[in-house]
Amino acid sequence: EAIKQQKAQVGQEAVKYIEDGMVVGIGSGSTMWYMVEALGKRVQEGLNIVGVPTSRATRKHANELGIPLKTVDEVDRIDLTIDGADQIDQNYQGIKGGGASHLMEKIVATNSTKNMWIVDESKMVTAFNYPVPVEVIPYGSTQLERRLDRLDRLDLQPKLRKNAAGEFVTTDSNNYIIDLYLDPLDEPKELAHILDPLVGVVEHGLFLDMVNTIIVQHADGPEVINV
Ligand code: DER
Repeated sequence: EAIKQQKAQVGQEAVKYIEDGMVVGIGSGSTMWYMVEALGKRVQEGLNIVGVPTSRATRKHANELGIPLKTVDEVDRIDLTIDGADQIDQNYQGIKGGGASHLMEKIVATNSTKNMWIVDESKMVTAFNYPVPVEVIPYGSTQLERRLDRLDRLDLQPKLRKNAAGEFVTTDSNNYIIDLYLDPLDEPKELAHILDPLVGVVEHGLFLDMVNTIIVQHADGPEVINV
């Protein structure tokens, strides 16, 4: 309940950084849900922005609130992208994709002048201990899962993500997710270098050297970290 309140507070706080005329990347997830609600209110009050959503769910939510939207390929720039994160470590690197949206989130983030992450304080960690999501092409994904398991340099503990009904989770781009349950994850850059060239891997959820501003919501107020 306290965490839910922090998500709501940081979502509302983030909207203060959005200025008239901006093109804004709109992230995904439960924290961003509150941000989209607050942004919708400001748009209804007359704020003039264009949003670039990072998932089907965010597009639907923003659309319902009357936020003008374009796709990443329809804009000439994105001034600021605001998104949640699953965990942020001491070096301000992030893991995203718990909600299976990290592929589009990373594409939008890469095309943004500035990136901001908004999190409750439980997301800030000294070392990662959250599974790293890897979006993969369905064709050959079970073989890829085995291949990752055999990479014994790191104990990756790969697992194709399934839903409650036991079916493979499908992303907005119709791919699957393999979660890597390595614990601890000390060398995110090394892991990224291992994953990047693998055939069948579309994109992993390690967001390295990507963020400019982090807002961490504590019980007594927001903390702004400029990276
Ligand atoms: O899945 C994602 O990439 C989301 O952005 C995630 O990182 C944050 O989701 P949450 O606000 O629901 O924790």
